[in-house]
Amino acid sequence: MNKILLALALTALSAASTTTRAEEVAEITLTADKIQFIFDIKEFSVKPGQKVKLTLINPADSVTRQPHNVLIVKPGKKDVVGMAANNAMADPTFLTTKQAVPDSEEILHHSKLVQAGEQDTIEFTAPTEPGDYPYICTYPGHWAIMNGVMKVVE
Ligand SMILES: [Cu+2]
Repeated sequence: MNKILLALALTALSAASTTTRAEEVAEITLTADKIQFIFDIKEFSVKPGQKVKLTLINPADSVTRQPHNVLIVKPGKKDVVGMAANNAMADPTFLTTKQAVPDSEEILHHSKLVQAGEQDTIEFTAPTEPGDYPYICTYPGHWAIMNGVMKVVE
C-alpha cells in the first residue's frame, strides 16, 4: 500500500517538474566577438511556445567598434533576410531609424542596433512549430558569418 502511494506521489512530482520546465523563461545571452563579426554561440534550444529573454551584448572595443543587432527569422530564410539587408543599405534611414533591420515578412523578432559597449534585451514567445530558426546580425556585411540557429525542440 505504501509503495503504491509513493509511486503515485513520484508520478505527480515528475509531471509537475515537466510542466515547470516548459513554463520557465529561457534566458539566452549572445555576445558579439570583439574583433570578428560572429556571435559567441552558434546555436541554442528552446521549447515550443516557451517565453524567451534574449540579450545581445556588444563588448566595447577601441579598434573595431562595430554595431550589431540580432534578428530571429523563419526557417530557411537566413539568406532572404540577409539579401534584403544588403539591398536596404541604399536607404539613408537603414542604420538609424530602421536599426539595420530590413523590411521583410520573414523576420519574427529583432533587437535594436547595439553600439559597442551596449546591450539590448528582447522578450518573445518561441514559435509553437518545432524547427531550426536562424538568427542573424544584419549590420552591413555581417549576416553571412554572423549567424546561428535557435532550435525549437520538445
Ligand atoms: Cu554584427
